[in-house]
Amino acid sequence: MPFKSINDIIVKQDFFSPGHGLCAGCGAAQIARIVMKVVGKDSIIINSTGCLEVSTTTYPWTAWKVPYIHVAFENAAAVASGIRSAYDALIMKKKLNKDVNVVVLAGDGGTADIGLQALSGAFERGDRITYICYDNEAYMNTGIQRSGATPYGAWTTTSPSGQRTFKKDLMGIAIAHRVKYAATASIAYLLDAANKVEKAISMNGPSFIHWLQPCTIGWRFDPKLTVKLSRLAVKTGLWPLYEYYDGAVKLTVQVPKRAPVLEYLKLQGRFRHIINNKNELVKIQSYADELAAKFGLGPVSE
Ligand SMILES: Cc1ncc(C[n+]2csc(CCOP(=O)(O)OP(=O)(O)O)c2C)c(N)n1
Ligand SMILES: [Mg+2]
Repeated sequence: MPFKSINDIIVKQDFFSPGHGLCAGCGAAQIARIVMKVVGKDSIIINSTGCLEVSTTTYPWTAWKVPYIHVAFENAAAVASGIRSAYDALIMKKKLNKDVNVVVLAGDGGTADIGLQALSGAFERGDRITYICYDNEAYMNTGIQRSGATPYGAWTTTSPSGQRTFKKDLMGIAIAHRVKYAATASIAYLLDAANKVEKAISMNGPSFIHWLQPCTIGWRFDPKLTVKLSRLAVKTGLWPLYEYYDGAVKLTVQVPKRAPVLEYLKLQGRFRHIINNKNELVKIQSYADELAAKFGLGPVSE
C-alpha cells in the first residue's frame, strides 16, 4: 500500500537510531532514517565504506537496529547478491519461512566508480536486491575528493579549479541493464521517496534508487539549508524526480516553473569560484535545460 501522507511515514518505527556521529544537517542520516522506516525490521543492510558507515558503527555502538554488514568499498552489490542467494536457498529448503529485504546503502564513490562492476554483475544476473546510492557528489569520508558523480564546476580537493566533466548517469546505467525498477529521490520530497523505496523492495529482481544527499562540509553550506538545497536541485531541473518501471520512464514530481541554476549554486561554497563566470553558468544552465527537455519539466522563470 503506498504511503498517502508524510504522517504515514513518520509514525513508522525507527530502525536507524539517532545516536550516530553524522554531521548536523547531513542528508545521509535523513536518507537512512526514511529507508529504515520503510524497509522495516525484516531487512539486512549492506553498507560500503564511507561517511554513513564510519559515523554509525563506531564500536561498541551501532545506530542500526537490524542486521548490518560493513563491506569493502568495491563489493557491496556482490555481498548483497551472496546474502540473497543464501536466503533464497534457506527458504527453498524450508529452513526459513520468512523473507528479508536485502538492501544496499552505498555512497557515490562506492557506486559510480569503484563498486560499479559488482553492481553491473548483480543487475545483469537479475538478483533480487535493492541498491540505494546516497549521492553526496564526492568521496566525502576521505576528505572531499572528486568522484564520477561530482557535478560540472564543483570544487573538490582533487578538482581545485572545478570539475571538468558532467555527472555520470547512474540511472541511465541501471536502466540500460533493464533492472526491474529504478528511481531518483530527494529528501525534500519524502512521500515520493518513501513510496519509491516501498516499490523498490517489492520487485522480483534488482531495483536501484539514486538519492541526492547534500553534504554540509563538502558542498560548503549552512546545515540549516539541507532540505532547501535538496528542493532547489529538483526545482532547477538538475535533479529530476522520476522512475523507471516496465520499460517506461515516468516523471513523479512535475516542475511547471523551473528556478535558474544560479539559485542553487550560489548557496554552496563549492561553486563560489564560478558564480560570477558567465560561461560556466551557461554550461550548467544548458545541462539543466537538457535534463528538463528529456524529462518534460517546465521552462525557467526568473
Ligand atoms: C579499495 C579502497 N580504496 C579506498 C578506500 C578509502 N576510502 C574509504 S571511504 C572512501 C570514500 C567513500 O566515498 P563515497 O562512496 O562517495 O561515500 P562518502 O564517504 O561520500 O559517504 C574512500 C576513498 C577504501 N576504503 N578502499
Ligand atoms: Mg560520496
